[in-house]
Amino acid sequence: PQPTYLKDYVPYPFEVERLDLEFDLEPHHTRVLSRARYKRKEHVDVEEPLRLNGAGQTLLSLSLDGTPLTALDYRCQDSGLVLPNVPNAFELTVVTEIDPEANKALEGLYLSSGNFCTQCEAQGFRRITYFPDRPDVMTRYTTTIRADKQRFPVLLSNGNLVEQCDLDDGRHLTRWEDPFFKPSYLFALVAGDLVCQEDAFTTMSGREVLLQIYVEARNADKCDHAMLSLKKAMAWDEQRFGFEYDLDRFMIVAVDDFNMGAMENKGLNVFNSKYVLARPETATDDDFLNIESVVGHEYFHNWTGNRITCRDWFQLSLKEGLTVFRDQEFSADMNSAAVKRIEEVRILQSHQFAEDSGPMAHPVRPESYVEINNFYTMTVYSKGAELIRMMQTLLGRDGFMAGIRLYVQRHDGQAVTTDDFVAAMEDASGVDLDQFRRWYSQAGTPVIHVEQHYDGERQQLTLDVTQSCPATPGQPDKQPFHIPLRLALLGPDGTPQPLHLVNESGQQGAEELVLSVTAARQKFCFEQVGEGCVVSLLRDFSAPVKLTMNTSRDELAFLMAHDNDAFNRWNASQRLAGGLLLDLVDRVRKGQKLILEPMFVEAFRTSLLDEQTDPSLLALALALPLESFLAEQMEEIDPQAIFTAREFVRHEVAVQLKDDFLTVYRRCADSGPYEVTPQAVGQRRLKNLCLGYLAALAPQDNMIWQMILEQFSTGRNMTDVSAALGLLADHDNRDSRHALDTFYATWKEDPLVVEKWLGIQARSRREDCLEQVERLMGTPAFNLHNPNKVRSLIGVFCQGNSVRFHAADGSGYDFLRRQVALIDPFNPQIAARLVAPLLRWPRYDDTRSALMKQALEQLQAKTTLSADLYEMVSKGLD
Ligand code: B3K
Ligand code: ZN
Repeated sequence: PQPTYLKDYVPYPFEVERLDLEFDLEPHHTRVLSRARYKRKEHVDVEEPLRLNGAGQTLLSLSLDGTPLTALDYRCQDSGLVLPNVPNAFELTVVTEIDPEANKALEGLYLSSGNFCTQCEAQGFRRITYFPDRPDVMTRYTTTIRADKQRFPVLLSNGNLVEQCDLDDGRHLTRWEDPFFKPSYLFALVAGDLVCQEDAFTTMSGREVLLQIYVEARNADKCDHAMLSLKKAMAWDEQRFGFEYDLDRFMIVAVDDFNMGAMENKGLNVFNSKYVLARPETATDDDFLNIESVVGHEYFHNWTGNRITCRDWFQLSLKEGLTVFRDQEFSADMNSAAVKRIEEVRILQSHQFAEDSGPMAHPVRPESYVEINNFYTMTVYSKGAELIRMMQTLLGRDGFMAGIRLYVQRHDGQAVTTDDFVAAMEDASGVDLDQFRRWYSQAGTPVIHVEQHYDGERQQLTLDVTQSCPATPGQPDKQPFHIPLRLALLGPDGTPQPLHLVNESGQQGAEELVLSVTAARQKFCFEQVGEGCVVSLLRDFSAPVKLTMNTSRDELAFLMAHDNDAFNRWNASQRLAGGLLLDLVDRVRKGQKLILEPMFVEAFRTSLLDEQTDPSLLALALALPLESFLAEQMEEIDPQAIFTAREFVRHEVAVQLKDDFLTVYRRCADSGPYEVTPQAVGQRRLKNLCLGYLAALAPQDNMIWQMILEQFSTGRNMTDVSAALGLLADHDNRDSRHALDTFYATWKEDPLVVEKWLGIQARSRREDCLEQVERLMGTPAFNLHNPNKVRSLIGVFCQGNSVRFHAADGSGYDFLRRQVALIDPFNPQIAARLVAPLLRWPRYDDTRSALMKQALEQLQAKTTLSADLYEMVSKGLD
């Protein structure tokens, strides 16, 4: 497989004036007729052939302006069709046949639970018909669908329904017209036996929009939350961004077999059922919150992605980074902003930073790819969103909104680049973002080091700031980034002090400042700084960087208790706990005795008993840093030592604070009806955090064990029940087995709940966890063809159970290699995602890294690798 390069971009030589599609649906033999009007663009050579992408279909006929073409008139290649002699303007009709039933890659047109659905992003449309399948070719679509009425009573496509009628032989037809120009990746078709929940939304200009959520009949009672989320998202987008919905109807369809979370097809979003279906008995608080955010995300794409789309796939972050930023702001407004921000950063620090320091590290705007599907990454999505957030920080909210307005005014209806976006931000605000653009082109996580010097006599505080960025594949040297560094100075009682920056005009005396760090080394000097002030830096995580600073443990404890920036309070707790844990990891490796510092336990107790703070924030602060976060900070990762150190702390804290945990657990006990409000969610989080620590004492402590069993059997919502089950599943005894069996017996007909059951067992601390995982793979609860099942069993084990996956004998690596090899032939996207943990081999000790590398080499030696897996494996071995 050959890479594609950003520098090779050339516009498509033809315009497509319209596209009419006709589908005759049959599970094994679907006929697709496509009629497109092409027009050669001005100044394009008349010799320039027409090139169409296409794959995995049988060409039945081809005609130009009504005249059938013969094999002499075109070349049919693996990657598509080439027509050498075409006029300047013409209509091309292509008839092809495809086999959706056999499509297990879940790309293009396929069947899920017997219903037809599509997934075209990034390059799935070429599996449906021959067409210039690239985002900068935008046209108007009409879609006619014919299918058996009994089996497929619902026939949907993008846009507005313009015709509907019955045909002979029990078939029926619908015709859809999408008035908006769109690229092929936003095309969608759904046909099946579905029920629909309806609602309506009146837009800000008074238009009535029909809202529909389509699901299988058995799920009819699980759509309320998604519908509510949709209405909230529509209203929020009008208020915050002034974006109004533009079609007469907006449809969401939930399907069980889906490679990702959801897809923003124009007017017809297709969702992984995981992000639509929820009832308190079947879904957790996090599921409810994720549904709100994903429904929002896909809806928000209507403006950022659909109306204004990407010129080419290197620009993916144009729509994804921006839309993630928008969904983050939406969730922040609907719930607790501080909690949301902490959760985002936690994921960024543990997963995106890891990606950015590994063999797949790439800029937010990559320069090349072998398979674009491998670039739907944390970097493009989450780091991309951080770039948008930094622009908002640098421009201020008003400047940023002016930028958004200019962007839309300039580019509505176009396919553009991230550079066009930055230019709009610049032009609207007058802020120079030239250096800022490096964030798009340079990979790697910048490291900021700050040295603070206090001169008591002069009352001056100097911050000596240096930045650097480690080399990444293909980028040995980096230029300095433009980094917004939000800061405050806190007085001894925690109050922010007025800031007086030497040699600066304006803004003097503010309580918070955003410093623009642009040079490799830069000094900032503050005057009138009293004794005992503490610096609060990188507030609200103002840039996606690693900050190192000479902060003492006492200062961290101070920030943890007093910082008025909630994010930084949490960050201080993580730095404190992280530092302690890393010391313990070191002691474990040296075989030294482990002791927990009393000051840590005391700080922990103070937070635990704090009744003022949002319980979600407390739960976040009291959670031990993630294993992946600790791993990321180690030169050589030792998963066993990380596990041992964390378990030691968990146990030690539980021993010393048992009564406090019990008190808080009881205080947060479930009362009243289930609600997904920040308060109620926070109570459950704090309660289950307490239970999680207490569980370190069980099953030896029978009182605690009974408490867990009690929560499992009497819990009235999935949040509480699954939290308890997760703790039981860490052990192998009669009670645990009974709990797992009961749970399965209750929920075996509900695939989403079965996924939780699988995930809980894949995450178990049991030493024979892998054996259990392999056993479960042989049961009806599992299905290798269903991505959700694969993710919850194989994915969770390999990415969420570090200590068992990294068993020193290499059994985890061998297991993953076998599964990847099995999945790759039918679903390359899933195989390529699954293999990622093996790519981190250089970070482990010699034994582990040799075994991981060997597993990759064995995969590489296979004769047939998909382009997806080939790219991951070869980059991993580079
Ligand atoms: N745009 C889709 C992702 C498509 C992934 C293709 N491999 C979902 C989203 O980000 O909204
Ligand atoms: Zn998206």
